[in-house]
Amino acid sequence: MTNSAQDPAVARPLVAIIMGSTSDWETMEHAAKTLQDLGIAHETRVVSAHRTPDLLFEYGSAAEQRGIEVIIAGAGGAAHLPGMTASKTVLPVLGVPVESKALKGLDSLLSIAQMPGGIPVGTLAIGKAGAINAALLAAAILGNKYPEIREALRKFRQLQTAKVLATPDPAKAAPALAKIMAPAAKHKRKKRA
Ligand code: RP5
Repeated sequence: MTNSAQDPAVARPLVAIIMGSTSDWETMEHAAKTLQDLGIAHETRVVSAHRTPDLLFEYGSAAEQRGIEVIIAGAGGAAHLPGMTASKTVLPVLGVPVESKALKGLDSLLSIAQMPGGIPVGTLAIGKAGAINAALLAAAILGNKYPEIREALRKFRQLQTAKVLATPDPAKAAPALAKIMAPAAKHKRKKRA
């Protein structure tokens, strides 16, 4: 069995989603959901650059040998996790700047994007959009090796395009939605009578 889009629940994880804190999950779960939708096996872990530095070193060093092929690392504030992870592996590391309370994620973005030459971190947008795009970019990378992942990504893009084209006029989207909701409302009224 190929290790990808077949059964993400049992397959060996190809992508590791790591984050600096459980508080980052609200953002990073969008990366996990996107990988899930594409059928890409992945694992999720809290690994903090500041609070568990030894674990970060161990995790980063062992990832390649464990069969991980792409690492998505999300962190907020003085976000060292993506860069430090990248320094411990030659696997591609995609960084997601988590929105911080104090600076709205600008601190996270700069901490992740402004890596010195020699240790790259592919940096995505701040927050949910970045988490989703990190997963899509991971899929694009894996698609070079796994044809079924490339096809899953192609299907995702086609569906996304079809959804937009299906609702060209936002003013007409609301009545259409109301029409869909109407039978349920009628049913409720009948029950009360
Ligand atoms: C970073 O500090 C984490 O990535 C998180 O975004 C931020 C705040 O962490 P908590 O104080 O919520 O655990 O290391």
